Amino acid sequence: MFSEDTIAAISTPLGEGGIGIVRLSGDNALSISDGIFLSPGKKSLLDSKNRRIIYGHIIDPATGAQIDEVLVTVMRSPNSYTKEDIAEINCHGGMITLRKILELVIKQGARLAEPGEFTRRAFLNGRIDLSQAEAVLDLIRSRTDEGRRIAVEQLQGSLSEKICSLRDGLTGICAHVETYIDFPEDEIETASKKDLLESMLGIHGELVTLLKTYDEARFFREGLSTAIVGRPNVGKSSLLNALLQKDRAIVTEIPGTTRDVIEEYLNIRGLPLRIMDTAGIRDVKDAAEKEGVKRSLRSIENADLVIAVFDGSEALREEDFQMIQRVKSKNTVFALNKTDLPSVVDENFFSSFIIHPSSLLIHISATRGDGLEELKEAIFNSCLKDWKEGREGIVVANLRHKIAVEKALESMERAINAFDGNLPIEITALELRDSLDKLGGIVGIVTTEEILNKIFSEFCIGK
Ligand SMILES: Nc1nc2c(ncn2[C@@H]2O[C@H](COP(=O)(O)OP(=O)(O)OP(=O)(O)O)[C@@H](O)[C@H]2O)c(=O)[nH]1
Ligand SMILES: [Mg+2]
Repeated sequence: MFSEDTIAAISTPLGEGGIGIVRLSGDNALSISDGIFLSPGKKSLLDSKNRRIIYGHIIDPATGAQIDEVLVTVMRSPNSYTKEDIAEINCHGGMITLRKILELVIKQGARLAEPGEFTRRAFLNGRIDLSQAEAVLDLIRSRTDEGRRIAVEQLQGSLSEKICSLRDGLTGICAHVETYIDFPEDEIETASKKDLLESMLGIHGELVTLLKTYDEARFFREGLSTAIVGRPNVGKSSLLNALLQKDRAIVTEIPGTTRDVIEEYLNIRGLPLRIMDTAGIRDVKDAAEKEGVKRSLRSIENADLVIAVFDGSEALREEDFQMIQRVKSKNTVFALNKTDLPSVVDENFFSSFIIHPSSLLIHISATRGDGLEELKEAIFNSCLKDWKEGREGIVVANLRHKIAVEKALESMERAINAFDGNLPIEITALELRDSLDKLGGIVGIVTTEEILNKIFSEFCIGK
């Protein structure tokens, strides 16, 4: 195994709980735990069978004082999370007890674990690959059921399998191309060249598909950033309140009520939304409102999705036309509000302006709650048109993986261009190797200490 020292940490969250766990991993995990443990029959943990839970007490060896009544789980190498010997001391979940036990195991020779060090050892000892280690973090952090599902699949190795099969294909192509290096150019058969090119294009296509899954998965993981925008008084804050079903933002009949961006969370069919109510956009002198307008404009720029609200009971104004222009290139859902009042707006006007392929016009009444389900449906579909609930298939959910796939794709493109353009065959070979390395980085075949430090430092201590 990779490490010599034994690490220890509190693996359960800080605070009060029914149970708390101090976890040890390494060659001395069992002997260190045994040094502070006393079972009624004076049985040693070292003699325990694998994967057993032993009842007893934690005793401070310096004073003989009893610290807590515990259960110790014994997992021997290699059948454990880290593939090393692991002892998990299950005690009562109070911080004083947990800290005291941690202190005792450190005194007995364990070292305090770094963030993510248990999982890092699982990776270094070959139990999981790097993408699976990262999935552990995603799983812990997932905020929706869909996010959890993606993480579990990745943890089970679905992404790893896909990457490995792509790498296998690429390795084959690479080997084939490299045999040509010593050949004179004109001796390469045209038919074999065509086959090779087709194989390269095949892998290129798979990389493109893989890359596309990232944005959708990102929405599920991080939330879809959604800005409610429009000129003053069209009912943006009323819409936020209606969607949240609570009186979150101040609503008045006076234009310019909202000044700051108000951010809230909303869950639509498992899709988490970071939804922002913004100040109505208009030309103003008032310094506070002016700053509000600036922030609204920034929200439009940064949002994944914009809900542009218009007041259907009034004729459209210059500010509305400007708004349509502003959101033209964004993924936008248009909400025509106040449909409980007589309609004045000419709807045909919108259809000629809605040019983004996913954009839609939805009729709503924020005060009456009409059209909200249709609006939610439109929000979901606008970003996740092709997303099938409970879908199968590999998803790239992690930014580091996405960048690696992008780089692999770029190299692949250069390889194809070089090969197709009859450039020296070495160039194709080099680019293919590069693509292979970039994919290898996802599962950790090709990695550096620096990358590992960055990945595992994001974990909590004890995982
Ligand atoms: N009849 C009717 N009135 C509405 C509806 N939605 C909002 N209003 C009214 O329109 C006025 C403005 O609503 P707000 O929600 O404050 O509008 P806003 O767009 O947030 O305005 P600013 O914050 O000033 O930009 C209030 O008097 C609301 O009661 C609706 O669906 N029907
Ligand atoms: Mg408002």
